[in-house]
Amino acid sequence: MEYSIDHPEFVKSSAKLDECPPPDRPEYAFIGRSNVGKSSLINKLAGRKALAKISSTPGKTQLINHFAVKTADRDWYLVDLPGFGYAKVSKKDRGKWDRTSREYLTKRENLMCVMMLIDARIPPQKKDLDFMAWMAEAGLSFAMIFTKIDKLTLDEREQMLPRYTKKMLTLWSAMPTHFITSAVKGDGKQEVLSFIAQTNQIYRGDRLNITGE
Ligand SMILES: Nc1nc2c(ncn2[C@@H]2O[C@H](COP(=O)(O)OP(=O)(O)OP(=O)(O)O)[C@@H](O)[C@H]2O)c(=O)[nH]1
Ligand SMILES: [Mg+2]
Repeated sequence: MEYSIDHPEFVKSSAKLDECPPPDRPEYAFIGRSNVGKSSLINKLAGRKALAKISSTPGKTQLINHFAVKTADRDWYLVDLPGFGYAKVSKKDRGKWDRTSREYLTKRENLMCVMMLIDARIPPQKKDLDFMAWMAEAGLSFAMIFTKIDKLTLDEREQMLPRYTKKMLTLWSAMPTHFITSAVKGDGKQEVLSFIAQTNQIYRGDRLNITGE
């Protein structure tokens, strides 16, 4: 089965949790350092060139951006979130944004999984590792999404995952769910959309209909 996103539509930009649209469907938040390729991947998944704004200036995305989308006949929200603690803004603004995104991540009741984007070209970064540890402590589900794989040579490509896994296994008992993607070539698109379609099936709203759960 080929997955695709139907009718992607920008809903709104929210400065904080209580401005977000009603939590009436499963939601996936794309997060990661500035310039990692969040907006680009969202556009690739949605099959649109300019659904989410892309810029060569890091820190462009400053709000919680909701997109209403549909996959395999199920409506869900895709959220483009500014880099957690990564935005190139003043210390004061960064602290404010960190609190806002922390509140969104820990209290957004329909958030199914955080999509943690990581630049495949660079070695494991402390900020990313710390952030994944924080998500685990906060009880959040997340998946790692390696981006910009098209920028790696075949050799680098082969070494990337084993290297990152080796580092992760010094901190984790197992490698979390992960995907290898390119917003340019489309690598990983089917895998990510298939994962989301499957995860959508365990949305609480549906689970109410399953006995023994
Ligand atoms: N070659 C290549 N370039 C990419 C890929 N994804 C993103 N880029 C480029 O990387 C830059 C940043 O991409 P964005 O999608 O704006 O990154 P972002 O994570 O949304 O950045 P902020 O909104 O600033 O946090 C742009 O110049 C993109 O064209 C990819 O898969 N391959
Ligand atoms: Mg962006």
